[in-house]
Amino acid sequence: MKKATAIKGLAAALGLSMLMAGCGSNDAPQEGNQPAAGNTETAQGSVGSQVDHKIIGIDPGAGLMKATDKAIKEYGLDDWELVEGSSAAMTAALTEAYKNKQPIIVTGWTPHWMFSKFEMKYLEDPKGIFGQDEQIHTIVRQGLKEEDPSAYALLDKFEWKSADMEKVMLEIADGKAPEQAAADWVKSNEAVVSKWVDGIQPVEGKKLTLAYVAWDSEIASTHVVKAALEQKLNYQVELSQVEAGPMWVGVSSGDVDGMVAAWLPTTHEDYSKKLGSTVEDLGPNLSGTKLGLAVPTYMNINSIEELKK
Ligand code: PBE
Repeated sequence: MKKATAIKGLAAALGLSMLMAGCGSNDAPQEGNQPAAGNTETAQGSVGSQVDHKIIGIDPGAGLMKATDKAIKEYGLDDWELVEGSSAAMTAALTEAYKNKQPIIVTGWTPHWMFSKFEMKYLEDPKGIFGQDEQIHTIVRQGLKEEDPSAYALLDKFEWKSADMEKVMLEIADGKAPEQAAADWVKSNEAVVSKWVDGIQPVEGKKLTLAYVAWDSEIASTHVVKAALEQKLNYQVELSQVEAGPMWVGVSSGDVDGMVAAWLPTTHEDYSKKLGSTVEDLGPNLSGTKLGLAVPTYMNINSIEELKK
């Protein structure tokens, strides 16, 4: 058995006793309003005690973290903690918990491969804290249009569907290098990519810098745009991986040429309020996103409100 942290050990112990409760009789006291049969989770106590009152978050600069902080306040989840980390740490924790059918609550978003690799559900958000569907926008530095019309034109035309992004994300999650997954996608989606590049004058190895945050969705999109710029227009694209704040500031100051990772109008509202007038918004490159708290479907919980118990 591998060494586990105290918290992991606790979760494992709870998981084990849950299994045992499930195997035994069902006469343990039941809480909540779900039917008793097979209801191992309520037999085990609240979801809060099962997950040690922790929500597994991502990088602190993400809008999703701010929304989750707000949800904790608005739903009165006083004894809950939002654990900061990274997208990679969150998906690693989720992968491990899922493998062992252990309870876990993560900050989730769509498009994301977690919903195709695992059976997951969003917790209902009756107060609407996580907002409505929004779009991912492409943002470039001021002056790019005049100084680099070809890159500007492609970035302006770049747009794709959630299913496209998910396909690239899934390949990366399954182990393909982001550069390779993106290059392959660009090669096999000629019809879409030609709409981004047709009529644009190629360059001769001109350099361009794009900023992004290591969110799985943005790793996919940013690498695809880099692949299109390089394969189709002969750019040399450098990617600068930073936190959310520096990504916005980088475009605003002109240190980087642009980014395709601005979730608007809500998730990056703070950044856009502060810096929106100092950048150029080229509009949505993808619509129909979603944010929220996500759990594996084997968990017996449906709404954020139930976390209060
Ligand atoms: N995300 C993914 C980001 C935007 C892209 C939802 C984690 C966030 O700022 O929350």
